[in-house]
Amino acid sequence: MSSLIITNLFNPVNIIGINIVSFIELLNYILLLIFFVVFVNLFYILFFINKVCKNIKSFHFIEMWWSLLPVLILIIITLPSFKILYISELDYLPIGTVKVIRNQWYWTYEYNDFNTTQLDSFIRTHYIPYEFRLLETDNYLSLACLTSYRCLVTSSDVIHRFSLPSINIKIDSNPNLINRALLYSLVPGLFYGECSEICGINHRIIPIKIEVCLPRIL
Ligand SMILES: [Cu+2]
Repeated sequence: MSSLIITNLFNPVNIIGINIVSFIELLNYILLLIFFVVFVNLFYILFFINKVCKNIKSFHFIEMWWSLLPVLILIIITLPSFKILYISELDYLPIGTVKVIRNQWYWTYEYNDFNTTQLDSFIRTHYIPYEFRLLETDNYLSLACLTSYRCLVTSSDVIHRFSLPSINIKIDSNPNLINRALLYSLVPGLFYGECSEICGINHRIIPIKIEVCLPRIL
């Protein structure tokens, strides 16, 4: 996605991500516009106010617009953010269900659709060159791209958070409660995340790794 403003975000891999990145770019443009207007006004007031507005006691036109413009800007911001909230709650007809259970200190992934497959995902501590240090795990979730999965997240002990920024998922895993998120990617690849809730002493050693591959390879 080409942009004039560097947002330092992940490349979006699904529709929600594309919408979020476009929304942040829109916000950046609005910020630039506000900065420019304020800056120009500031200089105008500093250097010309005495000459132009010496005898003006009130100016209804400008008073109306400095009330209306912020409202208009808020409406422009609100509409796409409502759209993102709406599409992030849609189901997109998931073809499978993945259950994610958080333990101290590893993740358990369960596929229950055909027969129950369960795998535990621990951090891999030995470093292999060209891999991400402290983000690699011994087992990882393997999914197909262009396919949506219902992701059920829960925890066996305390509150954690299943956080995968590049797939736009950040969802709490609470004990005795199942939260739902949609897991899908339009492109194949390896995606990394970490628990983003301060959950305890070994919070840092439980990375999340997901492989998204082409459906025929899976
Ligand atoms: Cu944590």
